[in-house]
Amino acid sequence: KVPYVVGSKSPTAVAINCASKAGEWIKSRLGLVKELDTKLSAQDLVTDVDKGAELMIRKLILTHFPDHDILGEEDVAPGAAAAVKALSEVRDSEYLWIVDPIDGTTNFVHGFPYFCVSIALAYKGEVIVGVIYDPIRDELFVAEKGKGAYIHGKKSEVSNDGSLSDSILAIGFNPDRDFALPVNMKGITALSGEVRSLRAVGSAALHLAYVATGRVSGYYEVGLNSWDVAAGVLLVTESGGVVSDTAGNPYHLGVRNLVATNGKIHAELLETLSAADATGL
Ligand code: 2AM
Ligand code: CA
Ligand code: CA
Ligand code: CA
Repeated sequence: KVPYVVGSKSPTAVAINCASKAGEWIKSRLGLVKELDTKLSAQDLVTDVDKGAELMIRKLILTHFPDHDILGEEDVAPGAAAAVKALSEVRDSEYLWIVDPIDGTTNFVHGFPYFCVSIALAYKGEVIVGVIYDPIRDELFVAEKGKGAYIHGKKSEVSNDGSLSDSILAIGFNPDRDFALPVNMKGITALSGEVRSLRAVGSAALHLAYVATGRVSGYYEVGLNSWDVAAGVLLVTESGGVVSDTAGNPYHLGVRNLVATNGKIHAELLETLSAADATGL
């Protein structure tokens, strides 16, 4: 049982406050970015808006919960190895906030209107709060462990599609050319022959929010980080869906190769990936 968190505000209220404040500011900077930095490659972008939004969120969290730990993307060196190491240093924390200030930075930079703020709170490694905010559509997705998931106060539920042939799936083009991109392309090729259609908007967190709300029936991508998915995973499970790694093992914060569905197509999706050798495992 999760103990009551001491503080003047509930963690969920703080997460919502952080996501909406940061989201509004990010939206106000759209089209105004002058300095563009790259991390590992020309595909791996970061801006001062990513860094500023993360700082804003970090300060607000620590105002309410000064002894909680925070893992934020822009505080970690680029690349998978650094991300794995950074998570390993905090994943046993009692309370750990996991923050992606902008999920979909490439979209933000190019003015393609799909990006969001993703904030999760984990208690001893288990996600108990997940908040995703899309400032362009003013869509707020909120999940609390055991209490369901909501989009602007309306209950969120996964779709009813019973097979891949009835389903739209979300997929991603993770820019890591060495590992993730070739694996994802194998999976995408295999799935394209089975599903009704595929969609990719370039934000892992929004894809998970869309699985949660039934807009797509599943999402598959390898090479993800904890901050891309932690909030979205709780949204999916609290909306009646299922999340696992690409071999079907239960989700935990270290899972980088992810399958999230409405539950009904989960086994068929896992089988398709396995047959195509596209699990990345
Ligand atoms: P970001 O915008 O926070 O970087 C799109 O497939 C997803 O991949 C987005 O969630 C995006 O998150 C993430 N992404 C972008 N560059 C990445 C990289 N170099 N390695 C892993 N994930 C990346
Ligand atoms: Ca990034
Ligand atoms: Ca991200
Ligand atoms: Ca990001």
